[in-house]
Amino acid sequence: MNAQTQHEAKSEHDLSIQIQGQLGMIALDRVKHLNALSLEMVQGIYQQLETWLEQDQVQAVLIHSNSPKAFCAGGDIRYLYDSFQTDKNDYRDYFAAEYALLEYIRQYKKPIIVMLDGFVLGGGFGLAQACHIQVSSEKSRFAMPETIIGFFPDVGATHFLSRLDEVGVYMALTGEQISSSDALYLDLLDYHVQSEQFTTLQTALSSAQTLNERRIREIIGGFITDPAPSQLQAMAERLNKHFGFATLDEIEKSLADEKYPNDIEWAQKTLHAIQQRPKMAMQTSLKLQQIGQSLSLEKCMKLERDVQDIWLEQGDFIEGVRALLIDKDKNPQWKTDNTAFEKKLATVFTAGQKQQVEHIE
Ligand code: QUE
Repeated sequence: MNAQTQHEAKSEHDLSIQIQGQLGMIALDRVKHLNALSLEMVQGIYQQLETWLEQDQVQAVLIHSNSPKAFCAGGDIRYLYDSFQTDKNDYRDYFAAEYALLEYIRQYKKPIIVMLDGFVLGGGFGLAQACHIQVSSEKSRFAMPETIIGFFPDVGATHFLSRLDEVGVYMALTGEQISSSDALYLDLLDYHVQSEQFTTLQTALSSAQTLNERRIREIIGGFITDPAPSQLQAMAERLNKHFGFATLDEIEKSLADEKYPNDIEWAQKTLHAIQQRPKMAMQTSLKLQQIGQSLSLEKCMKLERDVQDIWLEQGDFIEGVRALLIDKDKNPQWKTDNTAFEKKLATVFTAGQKQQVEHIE
């Protein structure tokens, strides 16, 4: 490796940053938290990308992880919980920074590659989707599990899941994990590379003289392997049968009424999981998938931001994080009366639906 272009890795903001050859590398390095994205990490990535945009030596960027288990487990929900306890308004700054980063990555002028190996959940899934070239291994597991904590799939899921029709609704409501094989089948990924090849691939990328998009794809092409068959593909018929309904009640009824012997156990298990989740989060997640389907990415992101802005006051998110992460009693007490909040939310959705009409016209 060329000594002049090999920079010391520096570690701050829970990121490890280095330049090798023409490749700027950002490793998520908050290993104890499965790389849950702290505000400092979000801002650190943004600032590093800004710096590299002006630096001619850096021709492409790689975002990866220093954790053997996870690319990224999601947003920093503990921070959101704490900041809401201190100041009821502060939490919005976190979402603003996260969305600014996603937008910045999407429009970035140099190619941004992401290498996924392990859990790719929630905010991690959104970050991966925003990157330009996605590589993933047989070890990756993808999910949008937000309804479990009384939240809704955000970070662009209103766009990237809603394009998957019933499968997207299934993923948004149940938070079930899918494999790289499934993600490739759904067109959510570009390349499948064996986990054990990741280091060699990184070396190949950082040894290249030029790193434009064509050259990067050529290099990665030398490492791709066929993934195992997609299990989700095999489930497509089940999912289409149960997750295409307009309301949550109809989806639940359909699962409850499943009569086909091979599917009864799965339908009952799925129904049970759905019924554990707070109604408000489930109904909102379903509605976002339905409205998002005919909205542009920008409008989907705006709609998610508008819902986020009022969400924590509703209470189920705070209760969900309390039960899962803070007290760890795994016994959340969800809100049963959401009348006042539903009115507020309806205003946001009406605005979103109006955009939908304008979009179709
Ligand atoms: C749903 C989620 C998240 C989750 C669990 C869910 C999420 C998230 C984390 C998480 C995991 C490990 C950590 C951490 C956070 O868990 O978004 O700080 O150490 O970030 O059921 O959406």
